[in-house]
Amino acid sequence: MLFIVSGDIPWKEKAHPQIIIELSKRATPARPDNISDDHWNLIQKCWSWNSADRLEAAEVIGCLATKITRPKTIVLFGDTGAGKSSLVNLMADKEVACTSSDMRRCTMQWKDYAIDFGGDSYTVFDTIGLHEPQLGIKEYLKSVENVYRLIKELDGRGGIDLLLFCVRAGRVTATLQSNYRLFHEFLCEKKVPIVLAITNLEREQRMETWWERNQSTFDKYQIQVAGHACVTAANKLDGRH
Ligand SMILES: Nc1nc2c(ncn2[C@@H]2O[C@H](COP(=O)(O)OP(=O)(O)OP(=O)(O)O)[C@@H](O)[C@H]2O)c(=O)[nH]1
Ligand SMILES: [Mg+2]
Repeated sequence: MLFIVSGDIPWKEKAHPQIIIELSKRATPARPDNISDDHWNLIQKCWSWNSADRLEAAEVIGCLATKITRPKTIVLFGDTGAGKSSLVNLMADKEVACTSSDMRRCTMQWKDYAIDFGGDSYTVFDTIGLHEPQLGIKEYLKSVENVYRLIKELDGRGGIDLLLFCVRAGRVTATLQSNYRLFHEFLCEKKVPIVLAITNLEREQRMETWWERNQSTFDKYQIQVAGHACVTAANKLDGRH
């Protein structure tokens, strides 16, 4: 398995007697640099000295099929008009998602996009913009239900790898906080890492400065994220970026 996944021969630096000594100490080969966490966890389970802990061949194949060969799943969410669909286009490097500057919502139900970058494949799910005061309670609940069904479906298909929270640069609002809690706490039960993409920063001299000025406000509202990106998501703007 180690050889197939990394192309590296296990213990290639050791002679046979040394390998026997290592095995007698229950040592295992070192982790190669070019191996993902998913691959490494799987390999380690196959090496377990307790045979009951080792995976069956069918489980290994299942694991390879879901965790390793499937594209990484990213779910994009945020307020209406935050720039979610523009962000999809930015990631895809072409116009695949429909965007609009109208007052009405543009993305009316979730839609998936296959996007490749950095040598990896991703499925990015663009979701309905959630803004309770603007939508009215009935429409809001219908939209939450649409998103809930998506999350449940993805759960059955191997889970979500990343939540991408799209925020338009501005003040921290109740909507921002409730969207964060809805996805992070209630829908994904705090199990999925979440990163922020802050849009509409074309007027900043240096976009990252916005984060430096506003990070403490996110902390204050207990919006905790694993990372952030300050971007200009729309194309053909007058700004500097
Ligand atoms: N100035 C500026 N405009 C942006 C930026 N990102 C998106 N927009 C514009 O904001 C408007 C809304 O963008 P969308 O990508 O449709 O937003 P959305 O979050 O998908 O909206 P809904 O699907 O309606 O929830 C469009 O006119 C975009 O061109 C940005 O970084 N800067
Ligand atoms: Mg949209």
